[in-house]
Amino acid sequence: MRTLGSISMAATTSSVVVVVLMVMFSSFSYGYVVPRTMFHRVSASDHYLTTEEHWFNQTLDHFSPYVLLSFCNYYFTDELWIIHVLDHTTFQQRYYEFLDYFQAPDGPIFLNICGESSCTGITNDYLGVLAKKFGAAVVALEHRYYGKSSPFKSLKTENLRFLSSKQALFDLAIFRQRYQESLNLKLNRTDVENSWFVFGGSYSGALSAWFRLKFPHLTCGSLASSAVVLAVYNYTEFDQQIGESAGPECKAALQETTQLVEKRLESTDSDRKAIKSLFGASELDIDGDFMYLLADAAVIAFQYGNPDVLCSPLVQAKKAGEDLVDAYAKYVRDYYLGIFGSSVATYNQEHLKITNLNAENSGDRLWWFQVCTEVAYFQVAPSNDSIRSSKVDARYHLDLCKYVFGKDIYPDVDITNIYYGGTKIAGSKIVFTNGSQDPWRHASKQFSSPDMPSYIISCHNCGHCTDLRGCPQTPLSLEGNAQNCSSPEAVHKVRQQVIDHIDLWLSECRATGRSYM
Ligand SMILES: *[C@@H]1O[C@H](CO)[C@@H](O)[C@H](O)[C@H]1NC(C)=O
Ligand SMILES: *[C@@H]1O[C@H](CO)[C@@H](O)[C@H](O)[C@H]1NC(C)=O
Ligand SMILES: *[C@@H]1O[C@H](CO)[C@@H](O)[C@H](O)[C@H]1NC(C)=O
Ligand SMILES: *[C@@H]1O[C@H](CO)[C@@H](O)[C@H](O)[C@H]1NC(C)=O
Ligand SMILES: *[C@@H]1O[C@H](CO)[C@@H](O)[C@H](O)[C@H]1NC(C)=O
Ligand SMILES: CC(=O)N[C@H]1CO[C@H](CO)[C@@H](O)[C@@H]1O
Repeated sequence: MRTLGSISMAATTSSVVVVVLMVMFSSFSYGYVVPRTMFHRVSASDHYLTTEEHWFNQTLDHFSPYVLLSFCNYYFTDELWIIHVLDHTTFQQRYYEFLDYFQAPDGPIFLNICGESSCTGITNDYLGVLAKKFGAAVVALEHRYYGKSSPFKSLKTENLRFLSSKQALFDLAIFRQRYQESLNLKLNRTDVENSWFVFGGSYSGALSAWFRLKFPHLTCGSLASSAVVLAVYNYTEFDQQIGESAGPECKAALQETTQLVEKRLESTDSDRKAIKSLFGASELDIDGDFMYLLADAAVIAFQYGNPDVLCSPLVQAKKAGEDLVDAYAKYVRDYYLGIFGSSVATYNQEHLKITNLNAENSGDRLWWFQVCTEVAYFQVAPSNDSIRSSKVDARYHLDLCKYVFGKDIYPDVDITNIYYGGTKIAGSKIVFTNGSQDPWRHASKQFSSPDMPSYIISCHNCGHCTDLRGCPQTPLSLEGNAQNCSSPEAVHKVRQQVIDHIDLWLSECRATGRSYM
C-alpha cells in the first residue's frame, strides 16, 4: 500500500515517473432529471419565484483547504504515475436570489437550502408567502455535486469524497458570509448584518437544523420541515408508518399484493419476466430492485399527500374480487411512473453505476452515495407484519452500496449521530414540523425541547413537508396552498406557530443589533 497525500492506493512498482496534467474544468450543460429523492421537485417554470442563475467560487474541501496534494487524482498506468492536478481548489456553485419582497436595506434574508437534487430555482411554495410577510430577501444555494454544482465531470466514487452534509454545511456558511458582503457592497455600507433565517425540507430540513446547530452565529433561527436529523441503519418504522397511514383495509391489500408478486417472482422464468413487464419494469434484473420499486411506489402516495389515489382502487379491487396485482400495476404505471413522473431506471443498479455527469440519474447516484456513507435510512422490511417484500432488507441495501460504489463503502450512522446529535440535537431556535402520514417523521425530531419546538400536522393526507408544500404535492400548489389538505385548519395552525417563532427570533436578533443570538 502506497500513500500519497490523502489518497492511498495499491501499486507494485519501483520505477515511478510523474506526469502532471492540468485538467481544465469547462462549463457543461445538464438535462432536467426527475429525481427519486425524498423531497419531490417541481419542473414547470411558473412554479418558481426566480430561475435566474448566479455563481460563486466555493472551496472544494473545507476541512483541508490548503493541502494541494489532497486535490490530486493519482493512478498508475503503463508504468507511469498519472497525477491530475486540478487547476483550482474551488468549484462553481450555483445560487439564486429573489429580492421583490425585500425591504431594503435592513429586511431579513431567508436562506432556502437546496437538497439532494438539481436546484433549478426558488420554488414558489409557502416560503414565498413567508418572505412577503417578513419583507425578506430569499436566496437559495444548490447543494454541492447536484445539478450544475458538481466539482467533477466524472462522478466515479473517488471523486465523490467531498460529497457530505458536513461539507455542504460549510458551503452554506461561506455563501452566507459572501452574500452578506456583496449585499453590503451593493448598499454602499460596511460591517452591517441583516437578520438571517434558514429554511429546508427533508434532507435539506436536516441541513437547516444542523446549520443552526453548527453555525449559530450565522442565523437567527431555522425552520426544519420534515427534517431527517436521525441517521438510521435499519429504518423499519418507515414501512410500519406506511401501514398506519394506509389503514387496515388498504394495508391488508398492499400486503396481499406483495405476496402475490413474490409468488410470481419465485415461479417460472417466464412468470418472472411477465410480472416485471406488467409493471413496465423489465429492465430490472435484480429482484430486490424490482421489489424496492414496488415498495417505493406505495410510499409516495402517503409521503406526498395523495393516499386515495392508491388505496381507493386497491381496496375496490379487493372487494370486487379482482386481481390485486393488476390493480396495483395500473397504479404504478399510470400514477407513479406517469403523473408523478418517477422512472424505473432510477431503481436499476446498473444505472446508478453510471459516472458520467450527464447521465439521467446523476442525482440518484449522488443521493445513494450519501445514503451509503452517512445516513443510511435503509428502508428495510420489518420482521413482522411488513408491507414491503422481505427481499428489501439490510443485505439488499448493503449489496447495492458495494455494487454501485465499491467494497469499502459503508454508512457509519453512529458517527453521523455523534456529530449532529440525532434526535437529541443540542441546538436552539429551530422549529421542527412533521406530517402525520409521513414515513420519514420517525427520523425527525417529533418532541419539543427547550427552544426547539416540534409540531405534527395531522390530517388524512398530511405528508412530507406539508407546511411548505400543502397537499397533495403533485402538481405543486402555488404558495403551498393548503386547501386540498384534508384539514386545512391543521396546516394553518402549525403555520401560524412557525410564523410566531420566526417573528420572535428575528426580533430577538434585531433587539441585540446582531444578526444572530
Ligand atoms: C472564480 O473562479 C474563476 C475560475 O477559476 C475565475 O475566473 C473567477 O475570476 C473567479 N471569480 C471570483 C469572483 O473570484
Ligand atoms: C458611498 O458612501 C460614501 C460615504 O457615505 C459616499 O461618499 C459615496 O458617495 C457613496 N457612494 C455611492 C455610490 O453611493
Ligand atoms: C439490521 O438488521 C439486520 C437484519 O435483521 C441485523 O442483522 C443487523 O444486526 C441490524 N443492524 C443494526 C445496526 O441494527
Ligand atoms: C405481528 O403483527 C401482527 C399484526 O400487527 C400482530 O397481531 C402480532 O402480535 C405481531 N407479532 C409479533 C410477534 O410481534
Ligand atoms: C384541489 O381540489 C379541487 C377541488 O376539490 C380540485 O379541483 C383541484 O384539482 C385540487 N388540486 C389538486 C392539486 O389536487
Ligand atoms: C408535538 C407532537 O405532536 N408530538 C407527538 C409526535 O408523535 C409522537 C408519536 O409518534 C407522539 O408521542 C408525540 O406526542
